[in-house]
Amino acid sequence: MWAAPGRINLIGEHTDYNDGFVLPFALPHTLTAAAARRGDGLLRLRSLQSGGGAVEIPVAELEPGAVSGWAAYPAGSVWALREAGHPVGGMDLLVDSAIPTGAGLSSSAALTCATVLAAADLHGLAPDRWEVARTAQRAENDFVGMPCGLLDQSAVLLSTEGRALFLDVRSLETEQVPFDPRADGLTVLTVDTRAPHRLVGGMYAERRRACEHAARVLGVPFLRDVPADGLAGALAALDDPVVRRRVRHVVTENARVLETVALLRAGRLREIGPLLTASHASLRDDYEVSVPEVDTAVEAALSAGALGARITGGGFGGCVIALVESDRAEACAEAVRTAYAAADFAPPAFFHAAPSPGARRVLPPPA
Ligand code: GAF
Repeated sequence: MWAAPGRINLIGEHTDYNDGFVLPFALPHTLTAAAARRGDGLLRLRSLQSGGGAVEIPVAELEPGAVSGWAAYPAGSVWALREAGHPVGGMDLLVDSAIPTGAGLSSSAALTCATVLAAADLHGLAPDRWEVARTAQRAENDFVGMPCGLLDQSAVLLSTEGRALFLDVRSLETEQVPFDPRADGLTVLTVDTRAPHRLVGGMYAERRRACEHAARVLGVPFLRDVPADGLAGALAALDDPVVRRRVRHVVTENARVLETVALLRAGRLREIGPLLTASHASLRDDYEVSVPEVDTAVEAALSAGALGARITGGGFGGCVIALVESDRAEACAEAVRTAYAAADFAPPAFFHAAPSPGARRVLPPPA
């Protein structure tokens, strides 16, 4: 059995596919996968949440488009391992997940990462964590058709308890940055807005294409290569106002990640609040990935005293995080509930997000 957590991105949104910086942490909510090898070459997939029966396909017949729905994620993971030349054969895989799906908490990366870890272990492979991350990413990119970056897989695989994971996507250098809100009397109140969240659709891909287009026009490999003090010049070189806004988000967001990391290293956790709120404004106004439910939750949390609040994850729905004094967390949640009722939105759900360990084998424990 293997367990893989969901994640929250503290800050650094839509920067990963621009070769930039991200700062996620893993959630206590995990997905568990029980797996065993089969001798007949069949991949047999079941999810306790999907309600349906098993999805069965011979591994030799795996190809993009051959499997749809939730099962495309584990099927794509086995396919990606085989594409990388690993002799992965038939397997039974049973999945049980406590990670809310469609909430922007990386339930899909938990599923692909758990599958790659399980298949690799069962077949005596010993990929390093980056190879696991890249394989899981390939499953999403090329089998499922979601052109995601490396944020979610890195968070799922490399997170540690009481830390946020600072990742430079270009160099793949990581730093486990101290992040223990509870010890500081703070809470990361997470609001699942329950607004429908669909990233496989064209909006995410369209944002990514706009960034790649801008980098080409600016003559840089990635938007990461536009420094904060070169932003004005870069914006002046771009004609399209929409593309200008996308670039401004990415460049300022990378700078905000670096500032956040510096504050956390210095133990000044309370001071990151304004950076979180600025990130939200940038995602709402420049990157245009927010929705009314999300903005309502952010505004209500801030008006009830949150130190900072933002959308987390790819956007177009999903979750909001609010950094709040622990003794204000319930008042913030109540303010969000009241604002939702007034706006006639479906009731949101809440939890407190504590930085937790990354994916691991749970039974039998690794030797
Ligand atoms: C989604 C993607 F999967 C990530 O790669 C990342 O781009 C994120 O949206 C936005 O920061 O979670």
